Amino acid sequence: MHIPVVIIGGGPSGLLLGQLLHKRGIEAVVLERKTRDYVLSRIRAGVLETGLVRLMEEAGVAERLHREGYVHDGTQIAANGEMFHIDFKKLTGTPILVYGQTEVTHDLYDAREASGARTEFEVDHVEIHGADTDKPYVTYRQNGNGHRIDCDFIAGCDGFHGVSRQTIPLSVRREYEKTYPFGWLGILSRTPPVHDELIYANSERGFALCSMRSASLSRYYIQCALSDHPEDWTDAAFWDELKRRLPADVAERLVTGPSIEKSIAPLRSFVTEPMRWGRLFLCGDAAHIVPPTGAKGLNTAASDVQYLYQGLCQFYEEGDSEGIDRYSERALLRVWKAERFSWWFSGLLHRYPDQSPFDLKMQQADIAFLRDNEAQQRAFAENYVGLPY
Ligand code: FAS
Ligand code: PHB
Repeated sequence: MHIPVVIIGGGPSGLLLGQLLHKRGIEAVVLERKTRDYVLSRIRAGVLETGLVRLMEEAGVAERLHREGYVHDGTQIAANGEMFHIDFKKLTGTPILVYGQTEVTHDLYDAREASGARTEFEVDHVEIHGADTDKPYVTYRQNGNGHRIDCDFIAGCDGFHGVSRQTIPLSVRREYEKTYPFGWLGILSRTPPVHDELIYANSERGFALCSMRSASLSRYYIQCALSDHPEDWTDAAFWDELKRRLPADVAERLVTGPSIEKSIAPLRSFVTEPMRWGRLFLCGDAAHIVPPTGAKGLNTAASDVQYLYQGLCQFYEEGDSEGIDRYSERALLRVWKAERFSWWFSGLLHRYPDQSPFDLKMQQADIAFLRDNEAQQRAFAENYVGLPY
């Protein structure tokens, strides 16, 4: 069997690419290791850049995100017991949308099913063959049966632990990595958000983030030790620690309640170059990872998808390979800027075990400069709302 594009991975990258291609009449199959319900059980990103919203509109799946998403014109930064606002709308004219990645993925799965496009769930032993030839193919097993799909292109949208990146020979791949000496302990609770905007907090006890999913569903994070496990933290201990990291007036307003999800995510900066090898193209977490501080993971996956989608349309509709030939170069230009912002913002807000008193003074001066300087706030806002594609 021959299908033009095989997409490995049914997370947001793979589904968004699949939906965009489908709308342009370019057939693609999605191969997903897990079940749909398992994929939808993951609680991850919460902030959408306008670029991703526009892509969802182009894919014809933006109706619910516009109905249920929260448009935010800015964010709050808390430090030393006080809070200041960064006004995205005033500084950039662009808002962000608060809408969970889980909902984005749900909307994309619903659209894919409605379109009749093919998705194979619970596949394993996925292998990519001949990516460096003009006749690539993918093999996989499902329900104990072996399958082969011949194709023109393979989109590796299978995340950090997928098979796609590993298919690129080490002699070709260059990897860049920074790990952080802490993680994020996140909880979801059926409680009203503590503020109408996100609050990013730097405190002497460590980082905290107050986010949300709806008027009755809140998402909170605190920086935690890498040796921590979610079961080490009772709900009471989490709420107590979160309150200690927020300005007193905010802590007083915090409505607590039972956690309905509790997990720890390690933080990592990672990029693999190139993001293309022959007929194989890496998208999203398969190619790069950022610490979630700047909310760039899902949003940078979106710009990858845009570049690859444009390139594939150019190839199939005009016979021009310029877009796919320049995919890696174009995607990496924006990836590295997202890496930089995520790394910088993480450095601004987290407490590092090896921070010297001088380092702490520099961090405090950085926060004060962001508080007091409009040019610095504009630079922050332009990165946070999303740099141009
Ligand atoms: P994904 O990892 O989402 O999807 C890859 C898919 O491929 C998965 O469904 C997987 O099952 C499948 N797969 C893997 N190997 C396969 C194989 N061999 N064959 C077939 N299928 C295979 N970003 C933010 O912006 N804010 C956050 O707060 C945030 N929190 C995060 C928390 C965690 C624990 C993690 C891991 C990531 C978080 N991220 C966050 C980043 C996250 O949102 C990613 O950027 C986003 O999921 C990227 O989407 P994909 O590239 O589709 O990768
Ligand atoms: C979230 O709501 O999960 C979220 C929001 C902003 C971030 C990270 C996570 O920077």
